[in-house]
Amino acid sequence: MTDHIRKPAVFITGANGEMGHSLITILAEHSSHSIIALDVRPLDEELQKKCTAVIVGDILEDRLLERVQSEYEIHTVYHLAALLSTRAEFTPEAAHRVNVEGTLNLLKLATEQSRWHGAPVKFIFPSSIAVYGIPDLATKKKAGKVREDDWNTPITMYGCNKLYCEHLGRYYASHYRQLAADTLIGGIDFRSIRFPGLISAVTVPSGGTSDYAPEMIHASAQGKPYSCFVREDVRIPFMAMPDAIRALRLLHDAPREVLSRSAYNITSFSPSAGEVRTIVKESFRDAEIAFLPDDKRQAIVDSWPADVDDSAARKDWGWEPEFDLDQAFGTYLFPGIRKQYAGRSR
Ligand code: AKB
Repeated sequence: MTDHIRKPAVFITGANGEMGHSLITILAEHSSHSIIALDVRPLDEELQKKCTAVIVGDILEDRLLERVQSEYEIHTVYHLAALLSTRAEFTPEAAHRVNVEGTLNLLKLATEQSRWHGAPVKFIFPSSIAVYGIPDLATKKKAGKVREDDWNTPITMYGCNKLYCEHLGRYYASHYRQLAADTLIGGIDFRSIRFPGLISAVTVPSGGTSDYAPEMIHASAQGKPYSCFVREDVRIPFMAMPDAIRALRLLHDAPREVLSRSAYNITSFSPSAGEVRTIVKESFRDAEIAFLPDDKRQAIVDSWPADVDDSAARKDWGWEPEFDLDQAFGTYLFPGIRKQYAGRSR
């Protein structure tokens, strides 16, 4: 055993995904804990350097998780691994395995960790606006800012998985083995955020249904034409990636006693797809953006709220976005994206 493995560690699953990239970058600068990263794909080289250990493997592999269990002292789990909403519809059963059984495996691991080192393990779980399922556009319009307990009737496998896993987390935190003599209640400190669509200046998402906005921006920046798979008038909430990572850290750091819920809405801005195109074309004048809606993906986005009520997060743990729509594009996305693609096809 080397020294690092007994140091308190943060365990990040789905580390090579969009959120993993940004989270690892920030934690490497600010956290004193070792970072143990897990992903099914090898981590990008730059990212590897920021981690204490990198494990390539699947959260469904028992032996791999047993190894993690035996080698590291984990105090926080950021469980980011998931199959997103579009991808999950192609292989719903596989999505269920990854999204639900995978989460169950991580909750078990966290419970066992807490038992060993004697302190609660913070389990930070990104949920999604996909947990909502609004039946039609008239209702969506009337619904306005949707609160956490309304419209919990998702129409995607991913949404069902996220909603159920929020409940699993709440169960493990507050009711796990409630009839046993040696209950382990309190072993897990489960905290979840229902994220809107996320837009990063650095990475492009894959497998999601809110991907049309980041795809439109990144394609235009590279001088590539883009066919948007939703209607111009479609509206759902979005957020710039740095705000999403800040939210994860704010919720992580909040004292337990201020938290009145286990899953919180947060949001920043809600542009229509047409408004995103207008903003993109102001910066990339030659951008070719067409709207060719795919009825089935469109129906998924239509079932998600146009806006969410994030007052509980604001009140309990001081959530407030730093980037509104103009700042997100003007000070974060466009400068970052221009820098990234500078010298390429444009
Ligand atoms: C997806 O589109 O599946 C995700 C999400 C909204 O959670 N980006």
